[in-house]
Amino acid sequence: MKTKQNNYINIIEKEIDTRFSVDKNKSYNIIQDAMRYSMTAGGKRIRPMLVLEFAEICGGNTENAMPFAIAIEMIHTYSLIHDDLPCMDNDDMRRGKPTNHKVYGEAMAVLAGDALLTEATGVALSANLPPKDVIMAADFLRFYAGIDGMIGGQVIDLTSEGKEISIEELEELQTLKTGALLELACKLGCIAGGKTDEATLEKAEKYGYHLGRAFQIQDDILDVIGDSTVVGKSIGKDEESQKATYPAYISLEECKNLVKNHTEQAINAISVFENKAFLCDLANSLINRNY
Ligand code: GRG
Repeated sequence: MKTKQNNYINIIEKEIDTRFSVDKNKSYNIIQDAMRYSMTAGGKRIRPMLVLEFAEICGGNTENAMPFAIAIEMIHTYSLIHDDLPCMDNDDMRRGKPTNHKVYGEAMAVLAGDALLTEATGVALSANLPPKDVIMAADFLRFYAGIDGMIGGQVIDLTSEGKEISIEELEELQTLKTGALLELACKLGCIAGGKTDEATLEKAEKYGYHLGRAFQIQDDILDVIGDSTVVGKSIGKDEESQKATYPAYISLEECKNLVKNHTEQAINAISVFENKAFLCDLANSLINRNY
């Protein structure tokens, strides 16, 4: 699994390196610099990897799926840049490097996020696939990144800071904020692989949902017991800013059991897919994730 994962990371990073160049002749190329800074800063590349793997097991190829993979990583990166701003989470470190606004200033960081979101549409629309499938993908991108998806989750997060919310509300927050883009990644992969039927998309979405639950609860655990040099961002921020996270509701042991349980459900969701080994290994690897 590690070899395939590293191969994916290599091809994704190569593609990002090529696409995010800085045009020395543009008077406003500082924005390209700021976009490139965050896009090339590393990260686990889970979302583009899910796009490429679902595309492969659905019978597609990497080349055709790549625009969707890059588009979702652009949207994810924009959300991180904006989330790190002083008006949101106010973080100095991301992916082991100073956050975008620490390097380029707040105004440019806002614009870099805006630009990544805006340009992601163009990248997705450039996919060499049947037009109706590209439109379906673009609409999914809008939906899962939008107010009933990631933005909705971020709104609940911001408005619930310092307040007591129920564990059900916390689940909704995390499902939207973290889960939405993971569900999206799996569905985009199916579309790129030519499988756009309801049943396939539903299974992929379910895998993404449970993966997202496991992923975020593990993230909450890492914010308590993680090592900031390994995680690549500050530790203990959730408690400091009175953010609702799972360890505030249930014991760490129960949190770990939940991660395990969601991982199993993610794996069950894709039981009918052939060649699902990589996706099963990826889900399992999250249980022991320390970064
Ligand atoms: C600003 C609209 C807007 C949304 C922000 C993504 C997000 C919503 C906030 C970031 C903070 C956070 C803890 C989000 C939960 C999702 C999550 C765990 C993001 C980090 O994803 P990774 O671990 O990051 O895949 P890398 O750096 O590896 O790509």
